[in-house]
Amino acid sequence: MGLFSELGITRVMGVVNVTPDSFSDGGLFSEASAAIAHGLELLEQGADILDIGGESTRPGATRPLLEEELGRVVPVIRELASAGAVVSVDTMRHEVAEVAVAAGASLINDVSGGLADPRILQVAADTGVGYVAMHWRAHSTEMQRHAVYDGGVVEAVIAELSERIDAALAVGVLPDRLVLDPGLGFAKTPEHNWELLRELPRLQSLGHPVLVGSSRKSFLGALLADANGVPRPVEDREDANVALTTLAAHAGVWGVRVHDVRASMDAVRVVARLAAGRH
Ligand code: PMM
Repeated sequence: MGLFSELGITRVMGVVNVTPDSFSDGGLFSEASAAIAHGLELLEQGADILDIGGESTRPGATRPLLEEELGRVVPVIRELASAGAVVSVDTMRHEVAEVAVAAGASLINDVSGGLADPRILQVAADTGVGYVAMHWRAHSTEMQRHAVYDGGVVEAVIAELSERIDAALAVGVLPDRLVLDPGLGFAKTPEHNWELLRELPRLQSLGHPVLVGSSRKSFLGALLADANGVPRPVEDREDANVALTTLAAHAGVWGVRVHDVRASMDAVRVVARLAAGRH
């Protein structure tokens, strides 16, 4: 399955965070060799894409220096791309995107949709790789203050992503390689996330492939809180996330970004098999 061919089947993007402080797996894979081993394991489980990131975006996180981010992701991208993986780089910086593509990345996953560093759009256009524009309002230290959507979260996300589409297309990003992501948890309350998940078809109606990243996020922890209101721990949110993968795949999204690849692969295969029966 090519990145942008065979659009009927949902891609599973496995997360490889090379960060000391990511909220779900922070620190575990901070060493390049451990990150590479983890990526190979996800590849073995059938991941269609490996998303490699060196900047944690957890609420309140401070940004790494450019050199730190490059040092984290480039060796991992090079190794996993040469092992045959389709690699995506999770970065907001054009310098990182440029080096990552040269090292073998075929997708730029920009959680800021070009707002943090507008030159990243030009890198996507010049190199012809895919580009994910996620809905984003501010860096992690201040994003929670921006979780206010007076006219409705779906309307705002669609309007703000439409501006990002215009900016990307204006510099030459190819429309069929431009992926949209609602940015669950980024300047969003749990209710905002649920509303966006309910209304995925409206996001899809913008005419671009859609990627959804719900895996291990705190709105699932809140949903599954125990009788005392204590959120379900990060490592115990996977079953609920597989339910979301199933729904997203059924809605026909282009991809899901997940930490546990095998379970989501199974869900995607179930949905694909059901859909195949119609032909
Ligand atoms: N979420 C995180 C990081 N990168 N990229 C996209 N496109 N969509 C997301 O929802 C997204 C992302 C934060 O999660 P992590 O810390 O578990 O990687």
